[in-house]
Amino acid sequence: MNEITPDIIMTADVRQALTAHLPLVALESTVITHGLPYPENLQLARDMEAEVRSQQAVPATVGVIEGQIHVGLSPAQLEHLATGQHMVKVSVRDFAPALALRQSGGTTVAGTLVAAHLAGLQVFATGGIGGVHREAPFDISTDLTQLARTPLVVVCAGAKAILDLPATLEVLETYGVPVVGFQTEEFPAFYSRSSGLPVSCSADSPQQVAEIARAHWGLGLSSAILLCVPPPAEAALSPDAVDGAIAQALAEAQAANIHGQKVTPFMLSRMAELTHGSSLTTNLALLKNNARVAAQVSQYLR
Ligand code: PSU
Ligand code: MN
Repeated sequence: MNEITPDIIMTADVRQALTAHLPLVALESTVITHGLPYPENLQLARDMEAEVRSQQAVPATVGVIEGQIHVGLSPAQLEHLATGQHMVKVSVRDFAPALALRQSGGTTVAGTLVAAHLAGLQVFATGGIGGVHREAPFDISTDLTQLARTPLVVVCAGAKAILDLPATLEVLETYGVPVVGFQTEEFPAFYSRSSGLPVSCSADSPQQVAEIARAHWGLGLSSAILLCVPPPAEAALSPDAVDGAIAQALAEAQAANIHGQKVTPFMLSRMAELTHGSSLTTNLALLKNNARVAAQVSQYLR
């Protein structure tokens, strides 16, 4: 382990990969601490790292441990995040308190963007980004704001279908974030391959994704490129299969007066229960798939 700033620690693997310009992929950890149940969360964290390695790239799972930001985690640290109690969900506003108060937690898409960019990474894989919530009078994920400001390729399966997808795409457009379909013209809906909504452009290959990113950043633009990969066909659910569960989970969240950063974890776990585990199967499959595609893109962006 080596410190580059007082608050960021990288594993030797990650540091060497940065120095040697090897392909590197950042991975988020709110999915571990808040998005998935144990033990699926720990298995998934290991599987995502293995997917990245299978493509000859180096994984860098990002997290906060006892007040320090880690880019790249040891197996023991990964297990700590997956099993520990009192884990903070670390988005942008939560970093400084987590550091000052020596807390531990999983970084969201927004939080991971901050840390991965500080460390110098260019590619990041997640499941689904946060976005504009339905129903609530005002709940827009910080993920969108941070995507607007941070130049990484973020590989996702779109935004979770529990969100207002048209409004989420409108905000991304307002912020000037290219929404690139990977071998598709349609914005995926996380559990489902289609949403009926268009992406802003599409790319046929990992190399083309890298060319789009370089062209964007070459203009001095500093937003993310959102690369949207449909969930694997064999694990995807039909929109009809998830719509009922989403409506019920949303109604329950409102009835139980759940707000703020608790909404997404509540919705994800209720979705898994209401679909008898099939949404969880889809979630795990798309996370691994996204890690693999991100690793392929990272070959061209180092
Ligand atoms: N997608 C998943 N599981 C998750 C999340 C997304 O499949 O756990 C997490 C991500 O870390 C994302 C966060 O950044 O939910 C968004 O939370 P919020 O809506 O509170 O910003
Ligand atoms: Mn929110």
